[in-house]
Amino acid sequence: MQTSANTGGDPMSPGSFERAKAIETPIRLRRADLFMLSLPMCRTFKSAYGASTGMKRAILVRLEDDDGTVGWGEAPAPERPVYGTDTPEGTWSVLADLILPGVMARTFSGPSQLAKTWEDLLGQHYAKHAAESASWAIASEKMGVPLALMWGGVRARIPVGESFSIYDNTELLLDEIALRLQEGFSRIKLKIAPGWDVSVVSAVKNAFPGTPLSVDANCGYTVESGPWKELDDLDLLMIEQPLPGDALMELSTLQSTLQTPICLDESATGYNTTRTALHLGAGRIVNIKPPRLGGLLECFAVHDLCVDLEVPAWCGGTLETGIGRGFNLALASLPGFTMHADMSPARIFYEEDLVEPTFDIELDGCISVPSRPGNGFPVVPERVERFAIRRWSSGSTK
Ligand code: OSB
Ligand code: MG
Repeated sequence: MQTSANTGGDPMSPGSFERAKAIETPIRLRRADLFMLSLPMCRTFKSAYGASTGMKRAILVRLEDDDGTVGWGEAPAPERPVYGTDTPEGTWSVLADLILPGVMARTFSGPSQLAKTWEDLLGQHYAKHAAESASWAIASEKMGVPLALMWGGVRARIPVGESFSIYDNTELLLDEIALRLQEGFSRIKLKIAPGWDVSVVSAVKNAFPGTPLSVDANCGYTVESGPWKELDDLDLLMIEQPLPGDALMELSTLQSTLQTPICLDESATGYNTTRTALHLGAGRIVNIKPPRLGGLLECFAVHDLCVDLEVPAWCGGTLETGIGRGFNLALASLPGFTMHADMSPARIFYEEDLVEPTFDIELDGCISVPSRPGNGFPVVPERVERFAIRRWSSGSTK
């Protein structure tokens, strides 16, 4: 794990948000396409919210510039609105009816000006993220500069951990962890829920002593119901989102009784909410997750806030394919991302990724930040077509 102090707080250099806002390259879109995919999962992923299993939908946005440059973005909206309020159906209609029609055949000075067109919409974070990220891919491609470099990234390799599902029994979990540690994952994050917590976490800690260990409760407890004292005694890196996202006062009360830092995930829905939560003492670490925050610009703002407040941050995941993960990896290269990312390769969840070549973990526990301009990993259109169950197109405006 990187524990070095943040280097992004230099008052002489602008934060990543100001830097990104100032990036200019003309964008004029002649075509936009949406694909609703149904992706076969190769494992069940279970958290306090229940299980994702079988087929999982994901929405892809494909934007095409007047000069032929193409950028892809991904909205990994969960099947059920349990993690946030976004759904695949809602995300689709917001993109098709509101966001994409507003950006066609107009000249924008860059991604941040384009994103201003949907600024007035409340929520709809997955839709906004998908459209904004596709426009970043276009800007990066046109400028011939990889996203990480364009955004001010400072590291080429991201230390990654695996987020372990809730299993039917502890043995199965221990076997899975052993396999992933062999592959190189260097931080263990366990999903916990009432009935699957202290004894499982203790078993993992005993079986893999010395490996950084954290837990993610996905809002599954109350201040009264959680085994806080027992968890606090386990010397965890963090307890991610122990209480509901909007329970900021309760989170603050809980944090004041714990040595272990609370990490904000579901509570950190934007710059303002994250700032409020941190000022209330509701947590001491932030999981920065692009779809949850509604785009990269919001991520940059939260990143800069964390750097200013000296709050450690890390890049979370939302079961993205290699398309979404390409943006996450570039984001995680920024200076404030001082802790392991949740960035398991798509092969862990899906039978097939949508990009080729895709990425994987290397034996030192890191994943390389893509060095290609545009979508960090090249999208395979044939696979997109094969998994597509619905399509929408703005049509050519040429
Ligand atoms: O809480 O971090 C979470 C996946 C979907 C929604 C919420 C979460 C997660 C994960 C998986 O933990 C992380 C990943 O994508 O690798
Ligand atoms: Mg989480």
